[in-house]
Amino acid sequence: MNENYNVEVIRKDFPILKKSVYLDNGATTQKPEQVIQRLNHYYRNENANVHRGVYKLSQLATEAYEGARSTISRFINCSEKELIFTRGTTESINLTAFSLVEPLVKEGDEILISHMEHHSNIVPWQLVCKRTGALLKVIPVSDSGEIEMDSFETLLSDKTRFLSLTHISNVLGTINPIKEMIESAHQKGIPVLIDGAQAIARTKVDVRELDADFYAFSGHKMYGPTGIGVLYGKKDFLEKMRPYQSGGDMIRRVTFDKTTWNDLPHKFEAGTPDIAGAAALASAVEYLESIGMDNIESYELSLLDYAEKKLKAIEDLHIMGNPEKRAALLSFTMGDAHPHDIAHELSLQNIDVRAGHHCAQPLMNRFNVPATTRASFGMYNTKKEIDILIGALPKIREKFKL
Ligand code: 7TS
Repeated sequence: MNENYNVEVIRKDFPILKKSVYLDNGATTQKPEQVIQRLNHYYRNENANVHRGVYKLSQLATEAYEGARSTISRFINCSEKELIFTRGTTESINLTAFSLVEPLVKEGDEILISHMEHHSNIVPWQLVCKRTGALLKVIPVSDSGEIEMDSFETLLSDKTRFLSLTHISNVLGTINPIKEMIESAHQKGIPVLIDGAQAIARTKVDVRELDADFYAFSGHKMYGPTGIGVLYGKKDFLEKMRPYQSGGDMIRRVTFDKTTWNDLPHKFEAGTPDIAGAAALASAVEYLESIGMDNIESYELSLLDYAEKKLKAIEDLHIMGNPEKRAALLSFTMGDAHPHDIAHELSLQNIDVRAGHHCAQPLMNRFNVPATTRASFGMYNTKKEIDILIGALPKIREKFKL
């Protein structure tokens, strides 16, 4: 790990970290001063609507918004035309389902997902299937919490029209071999969407290198604001796709007989966007870049390694899955204690973890548990915080012993 990684310096940028031991970064990350100040600066100095005013403020707002697009597209290595601002991962997936996949499929066609998807990468496809008669096929997950690759290859059939897959599981932490999987799908001419919600702040993402056709992520999981996110899509697809929402900004010309669409990416951005959110998301990206994605990745993996060893030493504690490649998050059960009780007891000690099904009920069923407790780490967490979590658990186990 990089010796220059100074977690205490990073922590000073996040005012909220003083309040608790925050270990729910899989749900949302905290925001550095730079992001908070960017929101503030926008509303104090630049607020106007975008793409329409000739006056100074409107130009500033447009520059903030389009400048953000430019920063974020550089971050993931795509063209600005291929970067659509959305409300987040959920909306990005819904957009792709509605605009590309629904018109593409007919009865008997297949849409392929995996057993470890978040509900937002299941339900939109289920709805497409319901409306079209297409079938939802599911790639099995092994006991170790990994995609079963042989089944995957078999499931890629002549009927498969689309593959939608998570980069990193929000429950198991599994890092999927997405590059290999995209390649297999492409050999059969099948386009692929990658749900990058858990990956974008944990590892370097280069959409061109991955050759993903679509890549979806949320600002709030990468130290940026809520309510803003991204859909990357290859230009050739985006140009052919029908619009998602319609109204202002996404049009070129409107008459009562006919409307034509604006150029990319505006065709998919109807209405006044989250201008401040986009600008602040660009600040989050600059923050990540200033620390370096490789440094963040190796630091988080050192936290994972530390936490995993300590958790495994606790009696009756069972970590869900054991994938070869895992990002810095762990789900576990412990003896007779219900995950919600564990999270509640921890919260009384100012330790924030998540308990529940983590919006992945099919995966919970696969592992025969109703819920788990999950600790998910971010770039500002410390081994000391992990020690606090570990120190609290045995007493909780005793308290709930039947
Ligand atoms: N996909 C994955 C893999 C996720 O982890 C999440 C959110 C989403 C999609 C949806 O993202 P959104 O920003 O559109 O809501 N995951 C979690 C979680 O694990 N706990 O709370 C939210």
